[in-house]
Amino acid sequence: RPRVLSGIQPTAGSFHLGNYLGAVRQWVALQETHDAFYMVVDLHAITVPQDPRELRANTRLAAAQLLAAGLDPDRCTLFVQSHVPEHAQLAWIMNCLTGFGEAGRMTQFKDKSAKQGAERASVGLFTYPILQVADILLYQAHEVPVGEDQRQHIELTRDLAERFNGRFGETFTVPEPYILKETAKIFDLQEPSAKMSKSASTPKGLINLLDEPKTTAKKVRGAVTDTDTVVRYDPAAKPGVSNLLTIYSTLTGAGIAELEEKYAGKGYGALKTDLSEVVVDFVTPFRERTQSYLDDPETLDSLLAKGAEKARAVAAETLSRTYERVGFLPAK
Ligand code: AQP
Repeated sequence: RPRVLSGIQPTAGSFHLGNYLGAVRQWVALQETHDAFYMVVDLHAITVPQDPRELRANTRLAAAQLLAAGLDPDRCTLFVQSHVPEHAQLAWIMNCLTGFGEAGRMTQFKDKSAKQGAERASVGLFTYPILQVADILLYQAHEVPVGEDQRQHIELTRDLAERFNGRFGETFTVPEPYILKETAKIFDLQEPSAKMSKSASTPKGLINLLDEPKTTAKKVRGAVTDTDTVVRYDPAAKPGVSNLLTIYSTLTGAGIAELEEKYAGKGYGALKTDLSEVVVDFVTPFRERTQSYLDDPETLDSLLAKGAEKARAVAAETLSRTYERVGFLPAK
């Protein structure tokens, strides 16, 4: 079976609809066909200031949400990044292989550091993509299911894998991004030109999966559309409506053309009301399932411990081969 690897940050608490439709939903599908490794990336989460107690709680919460979304520990390896020390160890080697200018070209760093103020951004935020490179290469992943915003980081991963292989001999699998066109980028409901993100400019544009369903329904009904009235998928001319159609279609399985026909002559109000119900029908059981995993933290922790053990077996092998290739003297 080909291997996939991906991760999600525990920073925000609740996952948002962009995380789910852009990434996690694909993770669930891929566990059926691939040897799948998925992790909660807590090392990435400390690239911005964190509260220790919140980080611990959010790490469990992220794992609970992944299980609620449908990850099955019997079908995939689910673990917490900091439980596998090889991530930080390989990241150091990858840091030493990356050019300063090359790292400086990562657009996500530019965006995130601009938001924080360049002087305050940590060196960890700068090297974040290189830790991600290590995450992927440790598992010799063939594919990496992510949203469009991660494409540049996968490109960097490919470059560094090829560079290492060229310099020290064939060591790493060169991975491909796995990005589904339809859901590669879910947009902010209030600002449909911007990606939905936890640091969204408007909380009203962000659908958090764990919010009160009533709040969520209200946000969907209040989504920004346009002054036209025709329900048609046209991302350039009608970004708001097109985003709603994408969400609707992905959550229900209905085709876009089918939805256009269903709402022909009905206007945006009907579309938004129906979509608010679709979203509520999705988040309501999701919240309940998440809570039921949180109610039993011992089971959750032991499941993560088993995941880490499986992950370490793979990661340790890759790291020891890498150490040898680099020229580190083996410890006796
Ligand atoms: N709007 C989105 N559309 C599609 N995919 C998305 N992803 C995030 N937003 C969208 C994908 O979700 C996965 C996990 O993301 P992460 O853990 O890196 O979270 P993040 O990027 O910190 O989430 P945000 O909300 O995007 O945060 P900020 O505020 O930092 O911008 C990834 O595969 C990502 O592509």
